[in-house]
Amino acid sequence: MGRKLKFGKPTGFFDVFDRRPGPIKKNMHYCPGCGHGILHKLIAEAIVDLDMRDHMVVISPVGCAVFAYYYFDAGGISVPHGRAPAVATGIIRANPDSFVISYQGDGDLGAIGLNNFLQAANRGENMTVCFVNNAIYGMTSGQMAPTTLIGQKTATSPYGRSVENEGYPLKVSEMVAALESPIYVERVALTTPANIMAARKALRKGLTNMKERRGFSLVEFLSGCPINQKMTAQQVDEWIEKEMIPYFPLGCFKDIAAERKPISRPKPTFDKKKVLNALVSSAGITKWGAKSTVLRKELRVKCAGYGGQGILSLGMMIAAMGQSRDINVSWLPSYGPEMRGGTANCSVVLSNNVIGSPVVQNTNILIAMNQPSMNKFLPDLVDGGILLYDSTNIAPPKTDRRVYAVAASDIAIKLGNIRCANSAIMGAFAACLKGFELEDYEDAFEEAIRQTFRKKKELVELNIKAFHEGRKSVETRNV
Ligand SMILES: Cc1ncc(C[n+]2csc(CCOP(=O)(O)OP(=O)(O)O)c2C)c(N)n1
Ligand code: SF4
Ligand SMILES: [Mg+2]
Repeated sequence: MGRKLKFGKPTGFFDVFDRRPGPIKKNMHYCPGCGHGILHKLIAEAIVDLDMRDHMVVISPVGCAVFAYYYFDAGGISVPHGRAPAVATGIIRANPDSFVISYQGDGDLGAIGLNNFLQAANRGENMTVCFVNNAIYGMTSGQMAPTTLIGQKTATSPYGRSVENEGYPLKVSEMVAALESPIYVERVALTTPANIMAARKALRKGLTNMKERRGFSLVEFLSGCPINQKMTAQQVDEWIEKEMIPYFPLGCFKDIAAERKPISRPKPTFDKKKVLNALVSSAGITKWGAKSTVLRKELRVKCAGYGGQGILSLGMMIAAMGQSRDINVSWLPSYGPEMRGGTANCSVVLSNNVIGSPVVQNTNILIAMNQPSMNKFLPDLVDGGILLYDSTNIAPPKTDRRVYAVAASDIAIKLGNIRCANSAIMGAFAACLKGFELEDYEDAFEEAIRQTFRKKKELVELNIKAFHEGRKSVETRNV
């Protein structure tokens, strides 16, 4: 009695999720019944109640929580798969005043990132790891994870996981509790209200340990993935209670925070020049900041299409072409989580000067290979910018920009392999570069193709042919 219940959105969340693309700005991207949503709410409440938000960085891992940064009104950073504890270490070592939640799934923490995770635990870094164990790879459509149960059917264990083939499911909490350094390890479940309240308490304990700088805390959350388990939200909760908890028992495995003195390390100094020099010499770069004489203008290129069209390699080839002519280049890939489809795209910057940001927003040249990509990126094309599109797949656009249509997929099909459509459209791109003073562009692109396909010699000539067909089709028909 007299207990205050909280309803509504915790203040640790943004009021509106502006970073979320598309019109839906109020809801999360998680499927109904997913444990990630419940845990996000617990975190958003706790970081405010514990007054940690202003110094908090929540790490978004690769996995279904990849977009955690849409939601938390706190610091955030996205990291490569499994690297959350390594990045968290960098953050807290560089700025010991910060707090970091290393948010990780079972694939992220237990498979690809197990070493990073164990080493951070063993070093006793001052961080809280929120480990979401849903016994499956959620984001990539339900493959077997290190924590998949014996007998559990997944996309990659259609007859059920067996001890003979895959061994026993990994008991992460028990393993970490056996190390000397970690101070707090507890396993909880995001199922019944009572279990969720216990999860809330465990999370707050882990965060309080971090606030007091006592070291490494792990909270493992047993969590549902109804979509991949092909269950309703209720069924998946029952499955966790009946199948998961007997193998992964709930409870506290270690709690020695009170015995540990707060960690104190001298604040590091940061000399930008020294770091830059160290990076440049270790990468073997001799001409840092050199000005290219080949390209007079910076070119910001966006390549976009769907997965399988070779979009990322197209960007790579363009970057390789620039690199071979001493142009400064950057290449930045971007692709959506497989469960939700989406387009694949990459940003390439070719510059005569040091490149400030590899992110391309004000695009000079857009290469679009499917309709959704063109619809999405055409508004970013600057005045005087160029649109190159695959007219096999895309209807002629209404735009006042310069437009070059190339039937790249048709060219590739005629040459006998649809996969060289990216080289065909690159030929069209090369033709456009004539206006940008790149004189030996044909040789430079051919070199880039040879370099890209150096391990598949049979594809070199095919792609070079496609390149020239694409170039000619633009030069003769569309300019
Ligand atoms: C380096 C790398 N390898 C593989 C992948 C493909 N991949 C994306 S998410 C994922 C597994 C995610 O599973 P989990 O960590 O359990 O997160 P969940 O989606 O279940 O929350 C994999 C293997 C990737 N994105 N990057
Ligand atoms: S696929 Fe599974 S883990 Fe991913 S959002 Fe949906 S329910 Fe959650
Ligand atoms: Mg998982």
